[in-house]
Amino acid sequence: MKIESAETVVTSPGRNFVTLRITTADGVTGLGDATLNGRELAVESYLREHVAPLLIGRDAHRIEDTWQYLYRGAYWRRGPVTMAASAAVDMALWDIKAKAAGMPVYQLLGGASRTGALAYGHASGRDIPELLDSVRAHQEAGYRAIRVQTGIPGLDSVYGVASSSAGGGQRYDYEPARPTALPVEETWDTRAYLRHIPTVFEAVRHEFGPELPLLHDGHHRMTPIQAAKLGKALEPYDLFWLEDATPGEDQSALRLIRQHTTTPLAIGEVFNSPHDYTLLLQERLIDYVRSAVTHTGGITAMKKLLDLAAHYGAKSGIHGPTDISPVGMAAALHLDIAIHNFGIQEYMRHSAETLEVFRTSYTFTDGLLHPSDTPGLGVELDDAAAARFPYRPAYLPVNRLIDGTVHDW
Ligand code: GCO
Ligand code: MG
Repeated sequence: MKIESAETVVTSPGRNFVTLRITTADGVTGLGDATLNGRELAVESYLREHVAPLLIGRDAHRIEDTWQYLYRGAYWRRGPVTMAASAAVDMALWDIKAKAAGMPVYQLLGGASRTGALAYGHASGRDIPELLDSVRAHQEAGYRAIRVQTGIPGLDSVYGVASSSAGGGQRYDYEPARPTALPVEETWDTRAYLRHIPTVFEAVRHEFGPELPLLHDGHHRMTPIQAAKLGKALEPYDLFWLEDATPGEDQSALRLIRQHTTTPLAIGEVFNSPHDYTLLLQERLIDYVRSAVTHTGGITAMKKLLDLAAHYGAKSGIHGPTDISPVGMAAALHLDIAIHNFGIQEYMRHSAETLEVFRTSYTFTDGLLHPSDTPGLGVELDDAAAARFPYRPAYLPVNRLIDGTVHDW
């Protein structure tokens, strides 16, 4: 099954996406997501210039060998750009192999281990009343687990909340890579945040009771001791997880947090290799692995990472914001259904515009996600629709403390 072509498609239906399409000599096509929010063209050019020429003539069935060829053969290993490019190739080859076998990808991963993948959505509000409305709206939309983010008194805009300049109250539809010439700069005050968040969860638990699984994203902003303080303060509210409590690349910092709190911890959406997790898993410092299939080298690499995580009692929490394309989301769902140590699946729901370009077959019913039984990944890309949405440079915000010091976003 020789690879005849490997082409990138850049499109911006509401936000930028980079997709790789591989086509074999007998006309079987496979898609892979290569989207790296705010740095999309870096991956696109890496794929087009340095990877695609190496694929032509290779046997599409040799997924593992192609993965190793691109990883070890590149010499320069790991990193978000390289691993997103490898991920796109890997997803496309799994798509092709499963289509050739007449099966959905999850069947090739060992078949279904559950009836559906529990999803969580992103509730948010500039203030607590708006947040409570958003939680209710997500329950009405069918979610059985909900992430909670709010504005912070004294700060104009905060990660995870439709900025007040956007008229507030909007659904937090897209990860905020904004099409501006320079990144938007936001101001942050951790002490104000630490004072406010416990009151938020007090209000949410008071309104919605003790059962509803609630998640919260610290988005890398706290020092380890601040994260320990918040984790401890949130224990009465029984969170499903506290995510990215501190910049995760400082793995040993999680020892301090773990000493102080039993709030479950999730980390890894900015990681791209099992090496990023070594200490976190071996010392059981985290409970959920947050990597995206798209940023971690694809299905082949993600399956290995999640099997490693299972050995240390950690579960999956695969990254699924709207800057992971429907192709990357579908790849996640095939893994979610097949692996034993499934935890939860992030599902922000893509916009109608995005779904004009990416024809999906996965479904969300009664709080659970289901990859379809369509052979392959179950997503097709409409080229004519994609051409209607040209690329626009867009940047994630830059965060600064009140004194102007650049801070984690
Ligand atoms: C999440 C992430 C996103 C990121 C985005 C960056 O938990 O979904 O933190 O909100 O900000 O994916 O591109
Ligand atoms: Mg996050």
